[in-house]
Formats: sequence, structure tokens, C-alpha cells
Amino acid sequence: MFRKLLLATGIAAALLAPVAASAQDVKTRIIRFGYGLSESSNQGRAVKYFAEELSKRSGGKLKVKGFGDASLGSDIQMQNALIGGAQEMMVGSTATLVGIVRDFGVYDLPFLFNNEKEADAVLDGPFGEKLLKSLNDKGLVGLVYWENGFRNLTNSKRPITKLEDMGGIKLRVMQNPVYIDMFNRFGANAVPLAFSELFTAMETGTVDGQENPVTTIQSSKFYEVQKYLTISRHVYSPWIMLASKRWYDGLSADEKKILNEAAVASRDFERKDSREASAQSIAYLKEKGMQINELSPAELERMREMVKPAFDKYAADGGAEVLKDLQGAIAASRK
Ligand code: TK8
Repeated sequence: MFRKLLLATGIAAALLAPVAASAQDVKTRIIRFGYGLSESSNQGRAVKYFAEELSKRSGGKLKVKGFGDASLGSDIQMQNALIGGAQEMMVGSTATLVGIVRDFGVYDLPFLFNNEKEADAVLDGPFGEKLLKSLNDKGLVGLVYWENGFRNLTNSKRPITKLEDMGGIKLRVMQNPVYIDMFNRFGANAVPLAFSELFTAMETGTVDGQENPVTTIQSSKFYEVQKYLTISRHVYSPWIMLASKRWYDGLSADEKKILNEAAVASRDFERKDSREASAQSIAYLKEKGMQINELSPAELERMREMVKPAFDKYAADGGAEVLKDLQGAIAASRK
């Protein structure tokens, strides 16, 4: 009798399980989501979009609390908070992940991608996916890539129309050996610094210049402290949306699914929004008084030549395989 009852309960539970799943196993959760740019930037707009998507898809249960302006810390500090489980999510540069997975530095080699379409194909394809996965045993979950964009140079000293003009300029770069190596080769004086300290460093003259996409130069008001903008598009820079693995592992299958889908939706929104904003930025920056020039194709070619040894150095320092894979993926994206 007792065994029959147990059996019956077992069957009932098995029958009920799919019903429970379709009702969705989602708890009320507050997700602290940190980022470095301002709330009104392309990054801030996309975090807001993600929050709305997540709320919509979870019946209001998964709530994102966004913290812009690096108010939870710099990219590197936030990565560590995620690993430790003190913070749930963030978005930031892939370049600052090199201390955790060295291979992320490969994206920072100059003049790899010709356009956004190639970048999308490579980042969303098997190559980008594999790098995201490599974070799993480091305490992080890499969800999707957003677009930071093609990087351009600004400084307060002089217009840069040729390579030699970069000579001696104290140029803030991201905390990443590929950037340091690249700009020292160009003749600048590379100064690695967290983004959160950059505005003040330019304002006080600790550095003369920096490099970032035009959208960031606009939203972070760098035009207030930088006179010259040089369109160089020397690196295509991705942002990466990260979750704390410790936290993510505690989510139900339903919660993970909702989170992943909202992340993909935010990626598509962010890229479209950033590209539209980017097209408007040059005119805006001109109006704000920046003096803007483009580098000639001949000058860009000289830069490419000059920086070739950086590729050999990267390969020799243990990056040969990932570089070969990336170049293969880019070539495939051009077919
Ligand atoms: C914002 C940074 C920024 C990056 C940089 O936290 O550091 O220059 O381009 O977007 O990740």
C-alpha cells in the first residue's frame, strides 16, 4: 500500500514537472549592473534597454539596477567583484580582460577589421564564442559582445596628420600590453590608465591625449579638454557583457534562458544605436570646437608598416595560435 502510494506520488510529480516549468522557475532578483560610461551614453542606453527587456521577459521579477560612470569601480575592479560574487553583472572593454584570459588581447592588434560587418561575423561566430567560453573557468560568464567601436585619437597638443606628429605625446591607453606596445611604436608615450581616471588626467595635463570611439569622446565630454581629433580607426574595440559565474550558476534554467535572450536582444539594440549615434558624433564634436582631420591612406599605410612587429611580438609572447585563428575567422568573414 505504502509503496503504491510512493509510486503514485512519483508519477504525479513527474506529470506536474512540465507544468511547473512552463509556469517558469523565476525568483525575484536584483542584479547590480556596472558600467564605465555615463547614463546618457550608448553604453548607458543599452544597459537601460537590457533592464527593460529582462523585466518584460521575467514578468518584472529580474530587476537590473544600473550603475554608470564607474560608480562600482573601473572595468578591472568590476571584473574582480564579479569573480568574487560581490556584483552580478557588468559591461566593459575586452581589452581590460587580459589579466584574466590573455587571449583577449588579440582583439587589440591594430587594423584587423575593415568594417563593423566583419567584426559582427567574427565576434558572434565560433571565434568570438570560444573566447567567451574561455572565461568560464575564471569565474566569469561572457554573454555577448557589444560595440564600443573603431578607436580614434584625440590630444591637446597638435593636429596629428602624420605619424611623426605623435612623437612624445603622453597618450593614455587601456591597461593592456598590446596597446602600450602599439603606441610606443608609433612614437607616443603610452600611459596605461583606467578609463574612470581619464578625464581628470587630461584636465590636469597628466596625459595629453587618449584614443576612443567618437561616441565616447562625445558622451564623456572629452571635447572639453581635447582640441584635436584624428580619425584613425586604428582598432575595432568590442565591449563584453559579463556575469558573475558564482551568481549565474545559482540561476534556474529558466532564469538563464531569459537572461541570455535579453543579452542577445541588448546586443542587437546596442550595435544599431551606437552606429546611428556614431554617424552624428563628428558634426557634434566639430560644433563643440574640436579640430578634426582624417589620416590619409598613405599615412595609414605607414602606420600599418610600422606596427607590423607588434604582431610578431604578440605571436612570440604566446599568442600565435589565437592570432592565427582570428586572422582565419576575419578572412572567412570577407568571403
Ligand atoms: C569604459 C571603458 C571604455 C574603453 C576605455 O569602462 O577604457 O578606453 O574604451 O569604453 O571600457
